[in-house]
Amino acid sequence: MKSYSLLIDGAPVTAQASFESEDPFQGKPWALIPRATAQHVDAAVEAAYRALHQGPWSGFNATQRGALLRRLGDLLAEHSETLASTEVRDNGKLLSDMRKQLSYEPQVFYYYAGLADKIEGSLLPSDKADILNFTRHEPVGVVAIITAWNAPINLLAKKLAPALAAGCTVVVKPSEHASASTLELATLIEKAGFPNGVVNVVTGFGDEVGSPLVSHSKVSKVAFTGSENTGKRVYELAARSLKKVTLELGGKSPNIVFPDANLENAANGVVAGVFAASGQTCIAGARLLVHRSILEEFSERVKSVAAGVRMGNPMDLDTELGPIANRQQFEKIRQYLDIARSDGAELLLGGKRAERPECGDGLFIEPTIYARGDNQMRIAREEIFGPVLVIIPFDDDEQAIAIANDSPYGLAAGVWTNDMRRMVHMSGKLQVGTVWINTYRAVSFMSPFGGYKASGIGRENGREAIYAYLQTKSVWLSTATNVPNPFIMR
Ligand code: TXE
Repeated sequence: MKSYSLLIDGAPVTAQASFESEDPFQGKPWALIPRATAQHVDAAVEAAYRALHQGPWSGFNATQRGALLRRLGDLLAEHSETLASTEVRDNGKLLSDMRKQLSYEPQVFYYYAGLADKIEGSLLPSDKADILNFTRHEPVGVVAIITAWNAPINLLAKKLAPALAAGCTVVVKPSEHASASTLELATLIEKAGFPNGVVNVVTGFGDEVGSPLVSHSKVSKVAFTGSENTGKRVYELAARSLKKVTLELGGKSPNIVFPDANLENAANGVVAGVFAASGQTCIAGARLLVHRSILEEFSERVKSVAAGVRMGNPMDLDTELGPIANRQQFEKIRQYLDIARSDGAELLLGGKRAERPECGDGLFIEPTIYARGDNQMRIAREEIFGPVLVIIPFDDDEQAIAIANDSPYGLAAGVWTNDMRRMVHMSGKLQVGTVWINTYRAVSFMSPFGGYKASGIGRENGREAIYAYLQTKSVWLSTATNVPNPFIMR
């Protein structure tokens, strides 16, 4: 089995214990991941703290930081094929999808490399004689980056690149279900030439590694992607020492289809929106809201597209639906299929483990659709994170908005219509961080991404994201020759 090391203070470190990572297509363990402890966390944070305050990194100017980020982007591009196949092996991702994703990921580093030397303070107008007042944006400190298993490199890149561009140092903890690609990326960080301690990687479990990392007194900020419950726990732990946080949490995003839409495009968009990555994306369009006048026709259309989806070996380039990433998640989805049954949901497609020959012993779930659902059902309210769609009818625009917004989450929504007024109206009324109109799953490092309501705090991607890793200092500089009466506020 393949084995990996932690990265602490620029050196590979072996942990005394390790745990197995399973290949979800083969259904067998394939790699040994180091099981770090609170001592490793402490060593990693101390290294990051030293690098921030004493090491050469503190003397790097923005241009130099940008150059290192560009170098890291280049290395990522050079090693994209290896990283892609690791993700397929470790996480059941499709090779075709990973190749596309990894060809894109270097751009994230180039984008923030370009932004590093555009962090500008300002000279502010002053209402006090002989005083200059200016602002500086300084790194927020040591950042703890905690990621989920569904897209390890992508979730890491959009935190790591702005954090390093801002001049922070970091300790990364990937999910215990998919740590291999992050550990491989760690070796590229060394190769790129970042000074020791600027980036550290510790792997292991939430309570053993995640909690001590979030609670560490020398960590100033936590950037987290994961489930709502863990997000709340992380927020509570961070609050104890008043750390800054950004949280990217779950969703139960609606795709809303009106009768005037191009229904063929809409059906394809809806199917890709929920079944891509086997539904294991925070932006999965897991609720399909359909106007009642086209309910039967459109449900059948979606069913027929979904029924034709190709399942099988994630290494085959024409596979469209791969296995569920890990056994725990597989069991969780199966529980939701039981819940749907006992709640009396009307099954239109799937609803069970896939036992097709091309799926072998892998952890596959059939693309599943429930018809004529109700927004109060658990399968319509809770994030399943699997290939499960629930169809909910509506009668008019206002009802569609009310149903869409009747959710604890507010990550994203899709709207399918050709009516310009409706597009503008819906985009204003939907309580979500991203609205897609006649498309779905379009994301870019150039565009802010994040959630309303329980879907998160703060934004990733785009220019705005870099300010989550900076803090503003206001500097007052007096040129007065006579010091005025210090007991009177100026
Ligand atoms: O996520 P967790 P998991 C959902 C999805 C899935 C469920 C559980 O529904 O079924 O979450 O997945 C670390 N302090 N999403 O277990 O638990 C943990 O080790 C600090 C939705 O992967 O949220 C991992 O690195 N850290 C989501 C990270 O937090 C802790 C994406 C996320 O773990 C910790 C992934 C603690 N006390 C899963 N406990 C989305 N919507 O994108 C755990 N961790």
